[in-house]
Amino acid sequence: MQRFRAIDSHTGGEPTRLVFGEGLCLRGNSMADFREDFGSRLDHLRSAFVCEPRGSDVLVGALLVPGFRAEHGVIFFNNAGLLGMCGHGTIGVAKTLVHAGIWSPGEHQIDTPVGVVNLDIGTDGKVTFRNVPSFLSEKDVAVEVEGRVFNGDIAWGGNGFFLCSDHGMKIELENVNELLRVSGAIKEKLFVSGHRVNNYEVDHVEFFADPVGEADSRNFVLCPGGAYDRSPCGTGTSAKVATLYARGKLQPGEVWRQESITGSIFEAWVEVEGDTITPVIRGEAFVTAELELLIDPADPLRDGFTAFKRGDK
Ligand code: PYC
Repeated sequence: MQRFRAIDSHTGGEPTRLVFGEGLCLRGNSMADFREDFGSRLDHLRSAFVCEPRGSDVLVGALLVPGFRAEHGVIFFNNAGLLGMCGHGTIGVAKTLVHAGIWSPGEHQIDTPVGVVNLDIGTDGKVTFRNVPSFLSEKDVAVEVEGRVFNGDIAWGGNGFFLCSDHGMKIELENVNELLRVSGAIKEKLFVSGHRVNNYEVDHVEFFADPVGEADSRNFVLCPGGAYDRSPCGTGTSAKVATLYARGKLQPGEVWRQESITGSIFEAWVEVEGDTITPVIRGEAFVTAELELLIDPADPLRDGFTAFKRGDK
């Protein structure tokens, strides 16, 4: 029987499962090597950690391993594969490490496959993190699906995003099936047409609309693996503020309040040095469970299952 200690949290409604993975002894000399090794040699564990029957298509995993450029390294993943970075997950990891007595409130760093992320855990419980540099890559990309053209921007925020305000749909939970269908078709079109950003697939689709609450905008974010983000999406909000800055619509330090489809809010702004745009994101997370994941070699479903694969809607 394999046993892994894990702690679950949610950030603005979006779940994160931190799995203590020091014992896995990943191979390589960088977090990018560790990510590659985890994905190629231990993909059955990725799936076992987050997919059904132990998890769900909504759950994001965070594997805690020794870092290279910081004491702790984190590899983020979901039902469909490995992520570059994950913003809601970073906030969840920070609160989880405080809960576990590993960190105290204050300044910390995590090493990720796409760069080092600095973060500050406030005494008010909010977590502020300085994301990897983000940028607008392609402006005004037209994607035709279901006989309609959707115009949007391709941007990097630690993952690849298609950002679209030109969709005409209601961003409400009651409309989630339509949002999933259309965003899935857009993602498929972008995949087939070979659009990439920072060498990654454009595998997240983000729709924007007017806010319902006290915010600047409301979003819906399709994640790779077919689930939508219940939080405002940290990497998606990073891509958004980098794009707003590039389009002259947001000044450095000006706060952008991004509301999710569930009504949760991240505050965000950009810091700019030369050509480098660094998004800063603030949100809060709550621990929801302490677990020991058991993987029984006799269990025919021990490796987990999902209907989604990378590149699927
Ligand atoms: O918050 O960056 C994020 C994220 C990515 C996928 C799900 N959440």
